[in-house]
Amino acid sequence: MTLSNETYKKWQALAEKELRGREPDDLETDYGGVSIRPAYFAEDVPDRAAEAMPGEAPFTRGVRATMYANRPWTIRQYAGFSTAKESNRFYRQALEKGQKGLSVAFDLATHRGYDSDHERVVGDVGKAGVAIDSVEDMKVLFDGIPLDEMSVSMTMNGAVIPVLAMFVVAAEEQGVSQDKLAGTIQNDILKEFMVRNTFIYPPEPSMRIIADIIAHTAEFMPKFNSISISGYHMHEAGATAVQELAYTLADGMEYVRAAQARGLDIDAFAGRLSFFFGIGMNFFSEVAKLRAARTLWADIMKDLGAKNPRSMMLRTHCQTSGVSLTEQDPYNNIVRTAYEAMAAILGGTQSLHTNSFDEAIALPTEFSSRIARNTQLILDHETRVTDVVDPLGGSYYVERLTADMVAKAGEMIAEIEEKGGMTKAVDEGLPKLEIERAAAIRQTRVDKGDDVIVGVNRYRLDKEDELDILDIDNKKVRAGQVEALRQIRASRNQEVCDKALAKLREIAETRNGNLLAAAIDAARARATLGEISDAMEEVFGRHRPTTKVISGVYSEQYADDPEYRAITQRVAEFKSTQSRQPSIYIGKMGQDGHDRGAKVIATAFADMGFDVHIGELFETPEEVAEKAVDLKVDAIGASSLAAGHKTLIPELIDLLRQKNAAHISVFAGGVIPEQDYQALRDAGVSDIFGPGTNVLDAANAVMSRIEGKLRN
Ligand code: 2CP
Repeated sequence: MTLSNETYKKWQALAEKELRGREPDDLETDYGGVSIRPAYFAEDVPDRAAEAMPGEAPFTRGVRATMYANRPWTIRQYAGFSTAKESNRFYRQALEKGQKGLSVAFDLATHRGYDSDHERVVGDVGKAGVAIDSVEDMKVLFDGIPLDEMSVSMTMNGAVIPVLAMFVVAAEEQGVSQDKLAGTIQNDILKEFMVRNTFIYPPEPSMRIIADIIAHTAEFMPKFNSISISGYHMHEAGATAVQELAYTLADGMEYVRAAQARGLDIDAFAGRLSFFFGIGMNFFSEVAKLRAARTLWADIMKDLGAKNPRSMMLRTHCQTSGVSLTEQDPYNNIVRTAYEAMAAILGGTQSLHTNSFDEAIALPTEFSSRIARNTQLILDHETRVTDVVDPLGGSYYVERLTADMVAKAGEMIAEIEEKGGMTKAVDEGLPKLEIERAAAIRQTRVDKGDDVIVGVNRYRLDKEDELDILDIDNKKVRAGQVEALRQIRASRNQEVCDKALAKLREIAETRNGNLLAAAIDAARARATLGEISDAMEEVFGRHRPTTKVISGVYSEQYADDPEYRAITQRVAEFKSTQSRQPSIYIGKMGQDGHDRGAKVIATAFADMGFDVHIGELFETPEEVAEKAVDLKVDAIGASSLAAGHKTLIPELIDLLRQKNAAHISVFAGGVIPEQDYQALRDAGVSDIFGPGTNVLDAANAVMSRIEGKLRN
């Protein structure tokens, strides 16, 4: 039962007549802990909402008095692939066609601090982003793009020190000093440990890196946003809106405290903290989420000692939800993205990325990127939603929902604070497990058809259309990068480079100096990304996460489901005839840290009775093959979401053959274009489970294969 009032009771009486036997309560629903009634009235609007003024703390109605009536949000499409030269060409074209700011996607080798010639990144170079090994690559990336005019966002968290250093030096060599640089670096490590997984060092030195960057930018780069505190990846991992809000703001509090602990005055840096949220299909909930985020942050910052209203402003970038996109009937994704973009705009975002419709399948093509960009241009120029500030302000429903989210997320933040703050919570792994639980619940709702996804669990096409996709010749990109690395190492002054790296190492050890400042010197001396990263790793070490999996969600949600009972019985029968459980190894190879799907499969299969072994992140095919053989598993589930499947999975199958373990069936899951299915099957993959696969169907397919192999 939700909050009620006199008018609502009156409405309930009217509703009952229409409902013919059903209760008005039956129409109530729940958005991850926030109760939703089917109707709202003036009495539901909190007093605080009526007084709220855009451009004034707590900024519920927007951070600017004029919002888009004066200046539209920044159209900032996240992009990058292959080489710096290719990405530069793509950026220039996008800017010509209406994009307003840049947002660089780096490949996973770069994220994890490896040069392109490192053995662990063979499948990753140039795939899910652009490969950057040195200042020379960075210069090519921004060739012809004046860095004193263009604001550049860089999504980088692990190798944040070398990447930001190389950006500063590339600008310097363009004639632009660092004080003129406008942009944002993601630099949000806590959510990496929680969901995104592109960390390098353990939590403690990682937090120190963030404080060093905040300190450096506050002093030398006044126009640069030092961090993009991100809920997006939590959203993508399956977090509820309230979880996304609470964990993101709680992360923000930790960063503020880390900078304060360095002796910085809050008002000297807080105005350049920025945020990043994911925007999904629950339209009004997403609008309210952004309004609630601003309200909460203003209050939090006041409590932390901020005096300047600018420090209390939550300025945010938004991205439409990748996880809401479907592989099936993918043109529907254009519609989904447009609604999500509208929610971000009505929520008052400062900057926006709209996904391309083919992103659940492969890297965006020029065609799909154009539609994504035009979605924003149409919103900006044709819909007239920009004419009025916060047009949903005063809506009974949106105001109530905003207030309820403030209350719920506020409670969650208070709980985290009571237990010692987010760094501790992340260290203990609790938020991660809570998000995984929410993701598993969501997956069961989709699998059971309780949540309808058009074209997936309802209205499915008999035959899917073929799509043109962008494929990167990863071997070619890697060969080019390896050669460029050879040249840079041969042509630099080795002594100067070694000295700069030694200085960086010394600062890492003694804390006597700023890591970013030292890395800028190293980048000037043409130290590579891997070398700068290694210099710090020698002191800090590399973080090795332990993988935990939740249990019980599937058995709980499916308690009375006949299909679920059938598969658990099938597994139980196998166990009684074979005197062992069917076993599966869930592996993530390469530098791809997207593990939501792998975790959902692991928890679901374990609940069904499989013996599930989940591998560590970032394994090589050799490591997976070795473990699978040692553990004597029946099957391997290889999850790939970063386009490494064509290199890594065939290599795994080859290695199994070499180890006389061809009896182990290999299944592939994740973002794999249909065009690649045949090549994977030819390589020996038993079956492929793309996005939208029903988990029970996957389990049955795996069982059939295992039973079939035993019969032969
Ligand atoms: C804005 N301005 C205005 C108004 N609106 N001035 C007068 N009237 C107005 N109505 C001014 C601002 O004060 C600001 O100047 C300038 O115009 C630019 O506006 P902004 O609103 O700050 O926009 P922005 O420069 O685009 O910055 C937006 C953010 C920034 C959110 C603050 O951090 C950002 O761009 N973030 C992007 C992050 C991103 O791209 N992430 C990619 C994630 P002043 O600055 O002087 O005040 S990729 C994700 C993938 C999935 C991944 O992570 O894996």
